[in-house]
Amino acid sequence: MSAPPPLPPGQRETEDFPRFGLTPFAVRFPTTVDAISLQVSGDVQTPLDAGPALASLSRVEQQSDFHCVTTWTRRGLPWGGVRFADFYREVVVPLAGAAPEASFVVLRGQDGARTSLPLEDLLAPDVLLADRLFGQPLSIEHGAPLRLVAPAHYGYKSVKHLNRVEFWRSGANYRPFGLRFMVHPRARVAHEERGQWVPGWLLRHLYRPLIRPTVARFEQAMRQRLQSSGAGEPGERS
Ligand SMILES: Nc1nc2c(c(=O)[nH]1)N[C@H]1C(S)=C(S)[C@@H](COP(=O)(O)O)O[C@H]1N2
Ligand SMILES: [Mo]
Repeated sequence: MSAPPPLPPGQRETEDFPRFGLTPFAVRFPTTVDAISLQVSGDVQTPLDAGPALASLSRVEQQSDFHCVTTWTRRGLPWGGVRFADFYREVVVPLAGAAPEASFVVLRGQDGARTSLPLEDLLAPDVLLADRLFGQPLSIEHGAPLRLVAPAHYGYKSVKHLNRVEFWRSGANYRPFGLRFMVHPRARVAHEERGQWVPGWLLRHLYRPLIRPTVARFEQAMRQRLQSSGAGEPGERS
């Protein structure tokens, strides 16, 4: 076997795959996990729920590394789902009638998380709409029932609990969540595009101390949710 490729700049490997995100999202959970609904809207002729159509797309399995902007990397995660490119070419264009110039894409999750990416980045063959991980339906922790997986981009682009994708001609009306310096429009890992205005190598050092308390916060919120909901729901760890 050949040696694994080196990690991208500033990243460190972890054996864990923690539930993670900006702190406000620690206590937010999806409301619907037993059915997939994916609203397609924006500059399209016919807004629609693409949930049913996703089931007709060819399924793929893919191992990819996952890089959080705070510098942790989890290698070789085995995802299952459909390619975003197939979703775009077989559903968004023919059924929703997306304008060809609508290349500013906004992705939203059930917990209120949102991000944007250029359409071109989403059409890369390794970008998935994933509904499975480790051969199981996605857990609540990792994005049930559907999430984006964009391995070439920092984790904050891989929206969990994904339920809406908007295709816009312009990004002028879009406001990112949180502090602007923390959000890069592309966030490519290979270019260390962690944020804007502040160089990536500097953000590495600012973010690293936040990993441990963030993981603890997300774990605590998950435990509290399980306790208050009794036995828990399908897809949750008990
Ligand atoms: N809906 C939603 N998506 C999200 C987040 C979130 O809090 N909510 N956090 C993002 C961040 S910063 C990272 S690193 C990854 C973490 O994915 P994981 O919780 O499956 O490890 O999800 C991203 N997508
Ligand atoms: Mo992240």
